[in-house]
Amino acid sequence: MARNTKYNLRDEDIETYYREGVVCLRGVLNHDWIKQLQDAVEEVLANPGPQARADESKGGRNLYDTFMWTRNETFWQLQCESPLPAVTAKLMRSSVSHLLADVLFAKEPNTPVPTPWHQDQPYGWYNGSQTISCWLPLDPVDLSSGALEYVRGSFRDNVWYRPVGFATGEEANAVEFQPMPEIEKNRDKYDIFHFDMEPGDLLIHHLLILHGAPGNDTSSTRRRAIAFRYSGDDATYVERKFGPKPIFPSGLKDGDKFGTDLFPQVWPRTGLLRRFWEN
Ligand SMILES: O=C(O)CCC(=O)C(=O)O
Repeated sequence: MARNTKYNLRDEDIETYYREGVVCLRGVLNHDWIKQLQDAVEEVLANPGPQARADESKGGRNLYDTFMWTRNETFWQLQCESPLPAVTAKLMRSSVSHLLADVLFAKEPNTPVPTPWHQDQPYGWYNGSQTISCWLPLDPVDLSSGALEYVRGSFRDNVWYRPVGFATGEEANAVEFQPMPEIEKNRDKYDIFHFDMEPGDLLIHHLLILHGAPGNDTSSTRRRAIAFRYSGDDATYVERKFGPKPIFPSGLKDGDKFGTDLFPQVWPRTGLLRRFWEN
């Protein structure tokens, strides 16, 4: 079976996303994509990029890498040939979809480190409401191995909370944002939910929804997941004090539109993305 290029996003999926702040789409990528992405992740883990991090301090291995598409052919092909770009544009109700980053979050077995509760946008170099994240597990995942958890509808308040260090759990001194609420200690006060997922399923969430994940407490199930950030018509570049930075100088200033080599238009397809590793 060849890799699939299309996925039928239904109107009710879009309605779910705008109501809950997240939608789980089943079987977006077929087995051939998943096999190839699993192999690509092993290549990335063996040859980490300049912004990669590996933490073994609390047991197991917690791994992070980013901008894989700028150096790995499979990640590049995913943006050029898979259903993801079309799905993201339709879900954002946007005429265009720009890729802002891809990110690897891998928790090997016996890695108890949780992903702290956070929102994505206060860490990111993007303003605008048409901004989303896709999260794609490459292993079966449930709460015991680190499924993502969400506070239902929490993006709707439009409150921006301070970034929290993933390794330290400490809140950044970002006075322009609100203190992060203590969700973990007060779980019963929040409407928290999650999805058990299989490889090929895709979670799409709003970048202001509150979310986090437990550690991987299993002894033999890996939890390799890739996230992709995309933006639509109303998004613009912004430089923030906290959080990750683009892998290369972006050449953009605050308020600029995306659509450059590093933040390419992936939908509608107008040509091939730059193959950074060739020049
Ligand atoms: O996979 C994880 O543990 C974290 C993912 C996440 O928080 C995100 O993609 O925004």
